[in-house]
Amino acid sequence: MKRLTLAALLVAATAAVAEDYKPTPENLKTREWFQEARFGLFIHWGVYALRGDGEWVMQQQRITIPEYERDFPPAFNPVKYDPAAWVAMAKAAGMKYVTITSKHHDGFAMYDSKVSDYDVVERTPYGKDVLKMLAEECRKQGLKLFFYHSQLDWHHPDYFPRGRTGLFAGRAEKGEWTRYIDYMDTQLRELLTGYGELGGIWFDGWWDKPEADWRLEKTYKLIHDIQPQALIGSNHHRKPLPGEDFQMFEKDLPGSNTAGFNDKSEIGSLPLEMCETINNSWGYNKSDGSYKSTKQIVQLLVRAAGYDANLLLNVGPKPDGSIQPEFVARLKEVGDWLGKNGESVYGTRSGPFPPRHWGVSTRKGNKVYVHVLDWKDAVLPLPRPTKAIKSARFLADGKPVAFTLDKDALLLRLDPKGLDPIDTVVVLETAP
Ligand code: JFZ
Repeated sequence: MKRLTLAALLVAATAAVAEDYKPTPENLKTREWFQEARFGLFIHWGVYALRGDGEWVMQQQRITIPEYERDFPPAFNPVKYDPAAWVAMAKAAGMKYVTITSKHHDGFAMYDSKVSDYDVVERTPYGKDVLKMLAEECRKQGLKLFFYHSQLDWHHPDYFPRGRTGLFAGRAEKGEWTRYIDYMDTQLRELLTGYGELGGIWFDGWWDKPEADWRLEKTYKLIHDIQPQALIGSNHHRKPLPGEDFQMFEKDLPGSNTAGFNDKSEIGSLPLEMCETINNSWGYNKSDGSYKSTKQIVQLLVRAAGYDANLLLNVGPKPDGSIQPEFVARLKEVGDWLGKNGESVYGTRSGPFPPRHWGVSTRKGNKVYVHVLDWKDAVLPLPRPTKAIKSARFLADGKPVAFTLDKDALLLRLDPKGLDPIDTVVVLETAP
């Protein structure tokens, strides 16, 4: 007889619970909103920004807890922090929601936690609840707010047994895991009760200890009980687990694995989101100048939409609270592009033509948007759509696009010299 491995048993067990989770109507409504939104701002901000070397600095520079406590929070004074400007920037970029780190792997809470004094209000000279300020602005300016919350914690003594990381923090080799999970649940309760209605919780860090009992069922229930409309997602790079409401892909389009993170992630049936950086860093990195161009960012957003996924695009603000001009400029340009072409992205789902190197398609009602991203010839051959085509026009100027239908192909006639280097959008109106 074949022996069942522990992993196989776990998969069997989680599959059984999966059928038990029935999202509430409020939750389904947020999922629908989420799919229509298509574009969000990711913000990695914590005391680690002080070193300008990314959010993993504690781990990578092997900083112990006493050193980190001594050198980071007491120096964090973001006097230029202007949440109204942050949210206005996101809005002008065409983003519909903001996902910000409430706690990253360093364990430092960026809000006024009561269950711990390791937070921005109690340990920094700034002394203000930066998340509360941001929540207030998001509410005012009409963007939804999500919290990124790290399950992995390099600071808490009860994060034990340790996982793959956090081994240089200098903690005693003991601790009580359930106490840590209780602590995390308490922090989540604080976030779900003190910051208004949330879009959801974006978990990360599960992958540090895939074999641990994370008590997910209880935690997810806690979240859904307090805020039924809040979406839960987790960056565990697996097929969604029971109780989750959306699926995310780190630095990759769904189904791809260029970053090496997504070898095990199968695409499920939930709303999808991919996250990406503008340079190559999540947290502020002063020596990372590898900025993607506006063209690359727009094309990524469009490709994500063609895969039926949102793009959550990251900025890592500086320790003084400002956002570097290279990010601001690009976001503004993406917003300008969306101002003209937004109808081919917002509220769309992936279209009938599968994503290919030439581009992608999206659809909304009886319109199909063909996004020609990389094509140089006068004819673009596509599979013949099942529905009759009533018209074909360029989105940019409404001029007709000549096309012919073959028995198995749709041939779009394009003027190679007239193509938009970012995205030539052709709108096909189809029979209902
Ligand atoms: C995680 C974080 O570690 C990172 O700091 C950032 O917040 C990003 C959005 O999410 O990235 C990961 C996730 C998984 C692994 C490594 C980095 N992993 O499986 O090794």
